Amino acid sequence: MKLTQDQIDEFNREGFLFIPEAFSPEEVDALREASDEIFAEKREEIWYEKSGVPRTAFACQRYNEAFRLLGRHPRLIEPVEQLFGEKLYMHQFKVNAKAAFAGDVWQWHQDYVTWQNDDGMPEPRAMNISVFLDEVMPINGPLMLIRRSHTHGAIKAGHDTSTTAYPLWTLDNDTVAKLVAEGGIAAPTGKPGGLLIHHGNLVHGSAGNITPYPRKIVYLTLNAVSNAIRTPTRKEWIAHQDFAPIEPVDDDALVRYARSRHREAAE
Ligand SMILES: O=C(O)CCC(=O)C(=O)O
Repeated sequence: MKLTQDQIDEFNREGFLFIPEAFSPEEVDALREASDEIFAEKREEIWYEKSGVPRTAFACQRYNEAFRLLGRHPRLIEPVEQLFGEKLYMHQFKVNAKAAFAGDVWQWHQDYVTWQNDDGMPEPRAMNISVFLDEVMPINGPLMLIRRSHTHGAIKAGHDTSTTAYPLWTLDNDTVAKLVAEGGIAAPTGKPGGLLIHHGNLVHGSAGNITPYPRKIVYLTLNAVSNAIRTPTRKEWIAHQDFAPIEPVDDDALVRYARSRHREAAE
């Protein structure tokens, strides 16, 4: 899937681009079923909230077929290749659960600051591209993005190891207030299948989820091959060290996978 010039201009101006319903209900159902199976497992790559509910399933593209296909999907790989002008490898892959009633916050942060500080990533030539697996509503902890904050480069951050179960380089309230006064906050919402691309320096976060509606989103962090990380400190399943360029699968790969699963189940 190639972006139009208008979409590229919007991404460069705002720091993000949202494409509603980029994946069909059949494709998303297969991914949602896969995520239910994954979150039912006990594995070291699954991170839990302080309350005990699952927060994030890291690296599930390595052991689950539906997510393996998504990690190579042309609707995700091609737009980011287009923006960076080179081949990509997978720096990180995760499903964030934001569980009903108990999903915790993601404090205000820039992704690149963590990649730089913890992984030794040379430049902000990586970004998150994500797919909604559940409906994302204004009430169930949508991702909030500070428009145009990516134009400030990497901003000084503090290492927060206590607010949630997951350590993160986060911004202070004064900095966030100034950026919000300049750009305002966007919170893309919509049906499962929505696709969001955001710049590695775009400031973002999300509130906790106290509603009965789970809000699962799958994130691919795609890094330009020339920008491979130099000094990793995190587990390899959090910050991957396989720098081989991703070769996309066919556009209908997920649909074919979903249909073959249904045929097997009917037999
Ligand atoms: O899933 C969310 O709400 C936030 C995730 C996030 O900000 C991140 O992974 O950097």
